[in-house]
Amino acid sequence: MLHLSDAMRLAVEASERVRGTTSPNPPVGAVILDVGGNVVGVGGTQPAGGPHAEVVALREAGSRAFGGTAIVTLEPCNHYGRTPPCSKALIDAGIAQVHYAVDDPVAQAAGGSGTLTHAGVAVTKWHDPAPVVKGPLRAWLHRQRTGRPHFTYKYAASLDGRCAAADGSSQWISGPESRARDRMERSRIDAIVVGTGTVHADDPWLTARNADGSLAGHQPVRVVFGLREIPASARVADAAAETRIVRSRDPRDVVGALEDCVDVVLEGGPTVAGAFFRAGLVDRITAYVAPVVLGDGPAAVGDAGAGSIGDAFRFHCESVERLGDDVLISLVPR
Ligand code: AOF
Ligand code: ZN
Repeated sequence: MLHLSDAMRLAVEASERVRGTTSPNPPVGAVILDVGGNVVGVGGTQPAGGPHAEVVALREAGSRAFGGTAIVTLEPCNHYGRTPPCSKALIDAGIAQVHYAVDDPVAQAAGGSGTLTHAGVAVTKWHDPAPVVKGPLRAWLHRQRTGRPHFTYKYAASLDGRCAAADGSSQWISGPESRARDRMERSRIDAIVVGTGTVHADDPWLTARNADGSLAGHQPVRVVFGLREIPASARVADAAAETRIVRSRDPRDVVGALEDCVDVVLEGGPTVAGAFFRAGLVDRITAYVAPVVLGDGPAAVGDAGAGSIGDAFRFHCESVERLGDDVLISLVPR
């Protein structure tokens, strides 16, 4: 018999596994327990048009779902969209109890909780939505709230905050554990943004890779932002993933080019980062800080328009993790 909070943790893990592959739909996780409290189904949302998390988990459970409990990270949908309502699927399967973490903010899909209650299912809203709201559903909820993608500024820097040495060389400031984490994380996002300056200086490939270096199944859209011409031989111009060129200096044009994207990572360099800070488009920072002192070279963020300490962009530390000798800091705006 599984404790409900362990079941919710399994549901969050299931949603984490599909993160990056579901946009514009949210990555949702669902767990089905049988009458005795045993796990009989686990599911994550399939790519848009495919079954929702509840349906994947119910299929695995089969008749063992009857009289059982569903634990879901998002309120079960209540509408005929690309797929039939999950509220109906849960009722038809004979589920007796539903626990869900977050209300569906999409008016057209919401109301599953009421439909389930009306059908005699005991519905409970989970007491601690934080692991879902701050975790796998963060970017999607942000997109629903603001109508634009969620931007994470990600960088690797020396202890003195520099992203390259004075001569421009930057391979490698962070250690192998940080780089492996970053390559894996790329397979869980919708798009990566870099400036034309970075393409000229580093010729990055910007693809998601598995641990063995092979290309991951899901690739983020590569976005190159700026006014400089990109050489045809640039690695971002190859066929490994889609590439969009945004010929502008205004970050809002990047927003306009990413209508279909939810979770976007900004990789710099400093000029691009500065422009996004100035435009109020940094929703999270993930900083890989390495035990290296450069003493000279460009700072990770260029001119962002804060001339005085009172104008500084202030953040709140959400988590700190050690990766080899590096420290990974995750921050959100105050
Ligand atoms: C759920 N479980 O796993 C997901 C839900 O167009 P559709 O039919 O795929 O519906 C998309 C909407 O359904 C989406 O905007 C969101 O409100 C909800 N997503 N709901 O019950 C899931 N991914
Ligand atoms: Zn659904």
